[in-house]
Amino acid sequence: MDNELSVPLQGLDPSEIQEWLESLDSVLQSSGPDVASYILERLRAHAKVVGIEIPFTAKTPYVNTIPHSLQPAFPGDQQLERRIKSLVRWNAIAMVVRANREEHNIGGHISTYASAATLYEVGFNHFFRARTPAFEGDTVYFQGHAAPGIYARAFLEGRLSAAKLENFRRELKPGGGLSSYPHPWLMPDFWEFPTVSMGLSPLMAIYQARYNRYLEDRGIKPVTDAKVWAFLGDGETDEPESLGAITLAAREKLDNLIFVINCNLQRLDGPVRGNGQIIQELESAFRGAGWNVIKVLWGTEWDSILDRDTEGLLVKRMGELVDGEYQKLVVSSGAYVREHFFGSDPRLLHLVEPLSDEELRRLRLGGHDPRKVYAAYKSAVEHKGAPTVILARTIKGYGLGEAGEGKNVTHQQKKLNEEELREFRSRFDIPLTDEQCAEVPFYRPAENSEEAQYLRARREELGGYVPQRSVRAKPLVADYDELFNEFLTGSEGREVSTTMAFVGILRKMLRDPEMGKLIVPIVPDEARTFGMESLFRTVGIYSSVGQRYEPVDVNTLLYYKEAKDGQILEEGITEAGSMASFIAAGTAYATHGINTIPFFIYYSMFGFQRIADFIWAAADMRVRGFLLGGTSGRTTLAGEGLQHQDGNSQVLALPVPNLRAYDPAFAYELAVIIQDGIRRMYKEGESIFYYITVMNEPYAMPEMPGDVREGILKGMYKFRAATNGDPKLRAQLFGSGAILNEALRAQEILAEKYGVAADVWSVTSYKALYSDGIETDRWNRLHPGQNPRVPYVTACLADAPGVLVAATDYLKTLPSMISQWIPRRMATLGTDGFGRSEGRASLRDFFEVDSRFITLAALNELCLDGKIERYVIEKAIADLGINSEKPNPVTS
Ligand SMILES: Cc1ncc(C[n+]2csc(CCOP(=O)(O)OP(=O)(O)O)c2C)c(N)n1
Ligand SMILES: [Mg+2]
Repeated sequence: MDNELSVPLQGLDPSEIQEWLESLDSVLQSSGPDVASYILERLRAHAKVVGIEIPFTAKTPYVNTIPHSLQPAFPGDQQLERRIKSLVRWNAIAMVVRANREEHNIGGHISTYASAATLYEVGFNHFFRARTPAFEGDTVYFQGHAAPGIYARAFLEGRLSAAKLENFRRELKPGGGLSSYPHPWLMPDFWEFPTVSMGLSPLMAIYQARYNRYLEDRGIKPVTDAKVWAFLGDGETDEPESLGAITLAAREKLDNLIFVINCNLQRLDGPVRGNGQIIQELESAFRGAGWNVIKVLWGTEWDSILDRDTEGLLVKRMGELVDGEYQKLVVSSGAYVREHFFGSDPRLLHLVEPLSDEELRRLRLGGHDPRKVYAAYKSAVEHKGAPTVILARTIKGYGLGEAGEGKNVTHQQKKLNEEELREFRSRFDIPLTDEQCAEVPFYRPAENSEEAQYLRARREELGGYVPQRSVRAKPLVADYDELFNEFLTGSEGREVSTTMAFVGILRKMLRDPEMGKLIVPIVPDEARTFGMESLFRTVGIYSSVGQRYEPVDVNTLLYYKEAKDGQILEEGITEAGSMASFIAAGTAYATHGINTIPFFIYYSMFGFQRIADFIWAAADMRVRGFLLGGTSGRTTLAGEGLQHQDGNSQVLALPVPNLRAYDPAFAYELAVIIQDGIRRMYKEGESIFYYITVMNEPYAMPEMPGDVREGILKGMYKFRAATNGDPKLRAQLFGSGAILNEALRAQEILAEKYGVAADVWSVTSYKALYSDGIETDRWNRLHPGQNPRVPYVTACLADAPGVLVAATDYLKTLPSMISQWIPRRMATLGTDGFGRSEGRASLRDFFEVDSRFITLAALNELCLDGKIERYVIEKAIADLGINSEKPNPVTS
């Protein structure tokens, strides 16, 4: 099907073709590939001029990109490397099989690593350079489901004990175990990158490679030739994130980036493209995007057959089969291969006449041939000016034979019977007897064995072991009181938004002598929305090529300044890409030993809602930094309507355990939170990160009312106590973000019109209150004999009289989360429902969160408590102009 070579034209004289081919060969020999290529280019251009249509294609024939004539010699000891690889294979299988013998259904994967073993082993023996004091090391994103193979190798290297392997997928066993997949949270000394949610790692790897360049261009780390390797599944490329940023990698000329796509043509359920060719499809996509593509399809055994194929028949045949047919060939006998592959043309059959059926069956694929893989990797690391993708053809479940090789069920295969184990043992020459085999023991050759020595020597040569994660960043030393104190004094009546306050804080941090250069502002084409354009000029927008044009606004103060050492990562409209930059910057303390401090500010609705899985991966990676949800609040962002107005993100932030979420109302709250975050993450080295919502509603920022820092950080503090009203009619009003102002207005209405004395609290973080509540409950449950601890929110409200009303610009469930720790029933007002294109006042009326509705809720609670008569509420509804028959915002 997808074949470069068209069907030969009727009546064409074959010798004419031959002449053309020979003359090209002679140019190649006499003048080299560059000249040959130039001539072909000229021919193509000339053809166009004289009106010849050449169909566009980004595909090349279905053969290895590197012909064996240009293949470098393999520098390793192939026999020994095969033995080592076989032992890794065995131990990887043993881990999964033993785990499932012990506990049915514990899971694990055999077939992914079985297909990728050669791809990894060539990397481990010859390419992956470890981090050393002198060299930053390569970074490798391992395919998540190949984890057993990576553990098995670390076991052979002596880095993991048999006991650890025994507890694969049983991390809670005494002494610990091994996590199912790469999880830095669970194995912080080993794994660096969580990769198992498919599609995340390709995108993260691209931005990692780009971030490495950013650090170099800004002079923050030395320029090196360190590589970023990302190993992916071919099925994984169906995730839109996988290919979503490949044009960026080419545009940025990231020749420090290498993708290795394990093209076993299968995913979980069956073939990736049964009716097509995934390799050809990927080749077009990557070549079209500007990548260097290296196909590794056929093993050494095919070289001589291809050499004999002077008519190009075999190449043509190779390109004809769809992947479903190729998969069938893999599980078939040599006789079947002869009949169904070569049998399509007697001349092809003639080509393979000298080969027995057994030899035909054993014709290896490129991805299982270390010589071919080595050639591809060498070419990739030497390639300049573009990222490289290696498309390596393999067999899923390679070596499993009847137990699953190439079968559709192989992904889920976790058990091998005794006979299957013996077959595997024999095929890979594992030195175990039949009886031993049945026990599936882990096998590590003696310390002084050739294998152990070779393996160690190779890794020593490459600087040490991979993967390995270590935290080496120097902690910040200053306390920054001076920097942040400026923001505690209020705006003296000037109306500013918390976003403007944030930009003020950021601007000041950027000027700090210690911290300034470490700050990484990240925006997805939204800087103007947040009033950050002044930073364009002051710190510049990062561009790897500087600025090749005079910007249209060069004559203005805040012109669009791109610079090679620009500090802002202006990512364009990609929250996923910006998040990947945030991850690279927020983990640089481990990856590079540099404490970069990312501030990623974005339209809050397009954060958690859109890229929550990246945020979850960031949490797993122990990321540090600040996520800022701008234009947040369902009724605070006016005009934008349903798809923009965010009343969700503070709720969506709840599940991420190491994320601290804040909804500050005032500039001083923001300053206190950021200062504390800097201290905790970059001085104390805590693996936490922050989500802070900032709004665009301007209002006067008050001065900090006394030292309420602790309350701000713990989640709530009393902002303004009641000053008048009837001491018998009491209320406690909780507000957050811009809605705090509504609570303050309600406080006045309640006092003036209804004689109710209400205190107003700023609740900066329901998540913090909730986390403290569940933690306190847990401790008390587990320590019955000791003095019970009191949750922070309970302590705050212990002596707070009257009814309780909470109003938020997020879902009502947010305040409701703390109900179990407060002394009485609480009325909650929130913004459940779809947003509307409207102004703030109308929105707050529609969602019933404005000062009138807060007043009404307080009166209603007082009535329920028997403190006021029902008619007071009825009158209040009329007085406040509330329409009782208005549509329900939740369902309309
Ligand atoms: C986002 C996501 N969706 C689904 C899965 C479940 N899953 C795990 S492996 C797999 C198939 C992988 O196929 P492929 O990428 O071709 O890798 P192979 O094992 O064949 O090398 C699937 C669907 C996942 N891990 N992540
Ligand atoms: Mg696959």
